[in-house]
Formats: sequence, structure tokens, C-alpha cells
Amino acid sequence: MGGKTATKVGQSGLDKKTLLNFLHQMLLIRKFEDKAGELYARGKIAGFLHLYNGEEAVAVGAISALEPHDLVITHYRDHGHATARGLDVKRLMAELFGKATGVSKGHGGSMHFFDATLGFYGGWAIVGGHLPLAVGLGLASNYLRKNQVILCIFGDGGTNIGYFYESLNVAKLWNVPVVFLCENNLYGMGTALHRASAIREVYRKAAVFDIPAERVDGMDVLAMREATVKAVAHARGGGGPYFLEAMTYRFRGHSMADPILYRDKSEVEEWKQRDPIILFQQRLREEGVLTPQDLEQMERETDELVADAVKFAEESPEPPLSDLHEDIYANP
Ligand SMILES: Cc1ncc(C[n+]2csc(CCOP(=O)(O)OP(=O)(O)O)c2C)c(N)n1
Ligand SMILES: [Mg+2]
Repeated sequence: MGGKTATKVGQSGLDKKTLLNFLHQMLLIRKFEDKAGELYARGKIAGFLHLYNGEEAVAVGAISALEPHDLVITHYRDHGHATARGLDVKRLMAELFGKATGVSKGHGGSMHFFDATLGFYGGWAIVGGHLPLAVGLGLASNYLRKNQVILCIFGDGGTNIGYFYESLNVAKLWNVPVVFLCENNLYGMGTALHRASAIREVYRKAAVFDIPAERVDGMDVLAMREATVKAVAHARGGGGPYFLEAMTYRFRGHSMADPILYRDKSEVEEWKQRDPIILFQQRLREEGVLTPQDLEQMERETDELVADAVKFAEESPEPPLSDLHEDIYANP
């Protein structure tokens, strides 16, 4: 566990509306994921499905630190990141259903959410494979003087692959404005971090390239925001890449096909004591920002958003057969 924690809610400098919006987003992500899991079990959603339960504070806190013209690029566990970036949950659910109204026209599914109009550059399935792309986006930002910061999100498992080291090296060499954000949830599929990585403090890997790095409490949405605000300012100010390691935990399996035999139930229960949504609710209540009525209303609103998303997905058309050869590299 560990990582830097945030100041009190009242000292965060954020207004009530923003704070409540963080809670709203985290709740929406959690409910979306629970519903997606349920629909997968009922055979409505096919293919792979990697849920984000437990990690919501990372996406919401970090992405809140970006400007609209900045870019996000992420790995396959992408539902929370897309939602936090403002993609419409109706079109996200439709994508899970493989429908034509999905954010990737139903051609991508869970791992390939994408919306360039909102600066959301995917959803990538090859572990570590999008890190060089992030560096390329950063190079373009510098070259074209776009002043964009690229937030590149990946898992702890992704830091053990060659792309990771190549990308950090070139990012520093070319001084690109990329914030590397590692979601350290302690496992890559069924393999514990300490069985795959020579060091457990992932942020230290950035030191090899002289990239400033820190560890953050990924169960604390305000800590995530504070750390990312600092990292983004560094990158935007011409300081080059920055590295954040968010200490977090996934409450569910790696994917829906995971029987979860590699970790103790007690470990899961221990982390659930630090549920980012419950912790944040408590803090907001204690500091008088959230009333029980606010919470009730928020629960209702987010339930409705997810129910509407399912209805939209159910009622949307399949992609037409004529689309079969669209958006693929092969030339049939
Ligand atoms: C290059 C490559 N190797 C193996 C896989 C299979 N694979 C899919 S997810 C995963 C684990 C990645 O774990 P991590 O980066 O920690 O992300 P998390 O799932 O924990 O969010 C692996 C090995 C893959 N997709 N790509
Ligand atoms: Mg992991």
C-alpha cells in the first residue's frame, strides 16, 4: 500500500460542485462496471471484459487534472478512463454490445474504446504497446506546438516489457510532455508483481532515465488529482516526462474468465476496507460537503444513467455486414 495521500477535502481548493462531481463519476464507473459484469454473465456482452472496480479514484483524480485539449491513451482496462474523460456511457455500453452506435462503431469492444474528438486515444490490448504511441503523441505536441500533455495509463505488468524502457528512454531524450501513470494493482493477470518485477516500487524504474517520479495513494481521488496536477504542470512547462505510480487494487478478477485462485480472500477484504468511493463519501460527509439527500440523489442519477445506457445498447442496430472489412489493416 502506501503512496502520498491528500490534504483534507476543505484544503483541496476545490469547490463543492467539483468534489461532488468526483463522487458522481466514481459511482457511475462502479455501477457501469457492475452492470457490464452482470450482462456479460447473461451472454449479452461477448469477448473480453476487464472491469475497473476498486481503481476508480485513479481515473477520476488523474483525468480531472487535464485540459480539454490534452490527450489520454490507456490500456485495455479502459472503461473508467473513458467515462472520466467524458465519453457518453450510452455509447460505451453500446460498444460492449458490439453495436453500430458504440464509440468504435461496435468494431472494438471493451478493450478498444476511442474518441479522438474528446482526446481519448484508446483502449489498447497489447501490454505496453501504447507507450511508444504516447511518446509519438508527445513528439507531435512539441513539434506542432500544440501545448498538449499526454496522459499515458498502463498497469504494473506493463512495466516489465521492453516497450516500457524504450518509451521512457526516448521520452526523456526528446523531452516529450508525457505523464506516465502506472496503475499498480499488484497483479498482472494471476501473477503477483513481486513474481514478475525485480523491484516492487515501480516508480523507481523511472529513475534510470532521470524522469521525476512519485508514488501516490490510488485509493484517494484527491491525492491522485494533486499529484497529477503537479505532473501535468511539469510536462506542460517544458520539463519533459513525469512518472506516477498509483497504488491501487482491483476488487474483481483480471477478466470475467478469472477464477481468482492466486490471492487470498482476506487480502481482497482488506483492500475493500479502503474502497475509494466509500472513503471519499465519508470524508465529504465528515466535512459537511455531502448530505444523505445528495448521496441518495446521486445514487438515483447514476442508476438511471446506467439503465439508459443499457436500453440504448439493447435498442441499437448491429453494424451492417458491409462494414465487415472496415477499420482493419488487412486488405481483403
Ligand atoms: C504483449 C502482451 N503479452 C501478454 C498479454 C496478455 N495479457 C493481457 S493483460 C496482461 C496482464 C497485464 O497486467 P497489468 O499491466 O498489471 O494490468 P492490469 O490488468 O493489472 O490492469 C497480460 C499478460 C498481452 N495482452 N500483451
Ligand atoms: Mg496490474
